[in-house]
Amino acid sequence: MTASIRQQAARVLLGNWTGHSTVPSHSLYPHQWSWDSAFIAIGLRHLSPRRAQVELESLLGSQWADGRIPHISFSPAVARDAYFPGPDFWQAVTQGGVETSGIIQPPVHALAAWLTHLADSDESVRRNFLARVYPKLVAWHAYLRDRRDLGGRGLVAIVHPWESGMDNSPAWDAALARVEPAPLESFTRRDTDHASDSDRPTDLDYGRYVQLAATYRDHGYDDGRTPFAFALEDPCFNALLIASEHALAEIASALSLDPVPHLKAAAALTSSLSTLFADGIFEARDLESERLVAAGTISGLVPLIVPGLVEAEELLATACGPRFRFGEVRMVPSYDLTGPAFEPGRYWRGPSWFNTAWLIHRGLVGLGRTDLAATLRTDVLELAATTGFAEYVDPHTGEPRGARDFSWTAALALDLEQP
Ligand code: 2M8
Repeated sequence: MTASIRQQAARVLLGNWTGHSTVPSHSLYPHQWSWDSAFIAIGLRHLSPRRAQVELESLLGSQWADGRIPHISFSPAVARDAYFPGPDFWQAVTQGGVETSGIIQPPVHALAAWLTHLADSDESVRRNFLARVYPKLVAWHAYLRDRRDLGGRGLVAIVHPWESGMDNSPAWDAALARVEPAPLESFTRRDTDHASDSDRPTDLDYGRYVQLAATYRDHGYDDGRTPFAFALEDPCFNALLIASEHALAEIASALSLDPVPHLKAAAALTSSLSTLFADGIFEARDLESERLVAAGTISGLVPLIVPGLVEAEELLATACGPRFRFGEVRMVPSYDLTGPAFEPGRYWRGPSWFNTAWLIHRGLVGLGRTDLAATLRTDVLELAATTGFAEYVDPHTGEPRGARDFSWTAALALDLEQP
């Protein structure tokens, strides 16, 4: 008898569990990643609500004194050179002695904390989960609002492609082209030991990623002092902050605290987000040119999850139109199928990903589009099972790409599998 998707997903998540958190993939990403952990908790809560809480608590254990949640929390049990750039490159240690990176990832954590609480509110109350995580999540959002509004428009800016979570998206190409790459002989990539070169970013892109990270590091990760060569307002990042502010409002109410500051913050961000809307989709704003980047990416569709979004109908029309062909191709491609930079197998330049499919699914449910949501859910569950929980898939053929037994694929399939 074939194992059910629940059993298969559980096997992946148990295999990737390290005792207090979950690695995205033992081979390609052998440490704890920030937004991965949030997505993982959303699935893990169906297997063990307590373990999902611990996943988020351990991530928050690597939070910096300034409130930022670093994008990687390094495991001391893993060889120092197993992943590049590792702890020796970042040279960042928290007050609690955790080695981390110095950049961040999209803020989906408060949403994950709220959903984790809902999975078993008795256990959550018994462990005082919300009361313990709430101040940390508030400090995280305060860091973003106070230190990362680099454009002064009430939107958060990312300062490295890795901060978007969509590392080599075509939306970053023009801004990245301004960066002098670190010489190839100055570092050794580890990712291409575990995944095909053709599925991963190019060496030239890697050289630029390394250079940007080194400049931030060499300025003490100080947002006021670093001369950022790359600074953009990303729609997905800001949309997730809005969703997470709504979640913080729910958490505050559950703790008998005032939800209004969070609702006000969400409303202000939602109105600023509108300034990124053009040609039926949200686009990133490059703070060097102060212009929107005319590239249609999945990041520009993620605002579908923002409650009360006035652009929702236009956005849906774009998702269903020739650029993303919702329902005709597998899940939702990471980049415009008609765009000049489209590549069906390379990382964030075309393949469909499970975390963005989950976010779009949540948006569709929120909009009452249960027909479209059901189509996407079926696709996610089928692809997760048939690809061995691939990291991403070719949107035309559904062929697996990147890592297998990938944690957020298993976790989010598990979440969508719930009746
Ligand atoms: C990918 O990013 C890392 C760098 O953070 C890498 O390529 O080495 C992205 O897909 C990112 O969104 C994800 O969080 C990370 C771990 O799964 O891998």
